[in-house]
Amino acid sequence: MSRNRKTIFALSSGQGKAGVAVIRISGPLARDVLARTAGGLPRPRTASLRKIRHAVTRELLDNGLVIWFPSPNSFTGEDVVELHIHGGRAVIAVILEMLGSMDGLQIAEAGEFSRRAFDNGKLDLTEAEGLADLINAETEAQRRQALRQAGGALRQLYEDWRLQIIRAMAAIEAELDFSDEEDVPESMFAQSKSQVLRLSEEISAHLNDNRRGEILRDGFHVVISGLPNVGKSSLLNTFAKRDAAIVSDQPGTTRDKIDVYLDLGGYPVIITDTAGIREAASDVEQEGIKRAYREAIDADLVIWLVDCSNPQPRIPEKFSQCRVLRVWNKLDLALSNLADKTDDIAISIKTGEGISGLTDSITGIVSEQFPQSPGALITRARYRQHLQAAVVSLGDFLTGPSGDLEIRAEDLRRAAENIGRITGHIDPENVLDIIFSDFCIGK
Ligand SMILES: Nc1nc2c(ncn2[C@@H]2O[C@H](COP(=O)(O)OP(=O)(O)O)[C@@H](O)[C@H]2O)c(=O)[nH]1
Ligand SMILES: [Mg+2]
Repeated sequence: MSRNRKTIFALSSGQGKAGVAVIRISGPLARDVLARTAGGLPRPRTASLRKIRHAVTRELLDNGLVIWFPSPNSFTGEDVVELHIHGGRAVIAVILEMLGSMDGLQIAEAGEFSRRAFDNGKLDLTEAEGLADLINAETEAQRRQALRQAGGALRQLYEDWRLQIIRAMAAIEAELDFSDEEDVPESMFAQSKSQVLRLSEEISAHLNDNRRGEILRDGFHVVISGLPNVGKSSLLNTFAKRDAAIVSDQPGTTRDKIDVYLDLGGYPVIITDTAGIREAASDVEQEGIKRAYREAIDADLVIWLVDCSNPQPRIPEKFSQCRVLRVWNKLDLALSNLADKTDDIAISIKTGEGISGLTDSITGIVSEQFPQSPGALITRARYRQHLQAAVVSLGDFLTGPSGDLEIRAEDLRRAAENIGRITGHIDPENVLDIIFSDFCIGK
């Protein structure tokens, strides 16, 4: 652990008025700060009620709980102090100001506590990112996934793969060293090959996940599409329980997309209203329609909304590759009993009929995507790219001529390196800087 590091501090709880606020201090001076402001060091890792005084003027600033985490048993691995103070703006401000005025202390940058934890081997990159996801989790399923990742589920999986590759590489390199001798066991290479093949299949199966982990992290995208005036914006507002989009009997009113975030059965769902699809009058509307198509094609589910009183139910050719749910609206205006004629869902946004059934159907489609007790899933495009690159290198190893053992060992080294990039074993500083700067202050 480096001794010359600055001591950092930050408000680790949320901004604004609250019952309690937590200020975290990490680094070589944390112990000194605690001794000077809270009248001595309490027992490690035990909450103690203390008077918190100004380090210089000795003025009483607040009464609060202080916790002392001596290195290495702390979040960052350094000496850490937590001050649990009253969460009023003036209380927080005066304590932060005092800390800022002390020599050798500086306010933490975004993600700096996590970065130190990573540098000290407390977390790997997937665990740090899992922690960031846990803080951002909005729904139950997101919370579960983030907690699993923060707890090391991906770290274990990827570390295990990396070690298996390194072991196979060591076997090949050992074979290289003996290659001058008579009875080189050709079987060593064959043995490594069957191990690598199994591993490559395992990584490929992990990759073949329909992006479930990423969808869960980012949200399941549902796009409402249909001809103008069928009630797309009204449907969005019904889901949002507010007027998020402008509803009008004037066709072509919606030109830009509008997103609404929902929690359906614990899954994050983003519903998007788009411009009605028709031969457009103006250039602006044409552009809106082009975007509407693009949105729908990229979506995880398209709701194709149809007006019962003016039925043109044909689903556009462009959606042939999409998952489409056809929904009939304006059931209140239907001349005959539509429900008898179609297996599709029929609703009336005006009367509210069928809306809860539609919500249930969407929830069913979303939850179908996610197994009940999944293993660790890929949650970021970054992981996917490195895993794909690793599979390519393993493929090179498996198909390359066995005569070039040096090159085969190099294939394995590249594969191990790619997996090491996911966990942060191998990465230039600037990549880490970018990743951690996405975290929030005080984390
Ligand atoms: N009668 C009836 N009118 C509806 C229903 N849903 C929407 N509308 C009306 O249809 C018109 C067009 O709605 P809007 O949501 O703007 O459609 P969009 O162009 O597809 O976004 C508005 O006048 C709505 O009030 C419904 O279930 N029944
Ligand atoms: Mg609209």
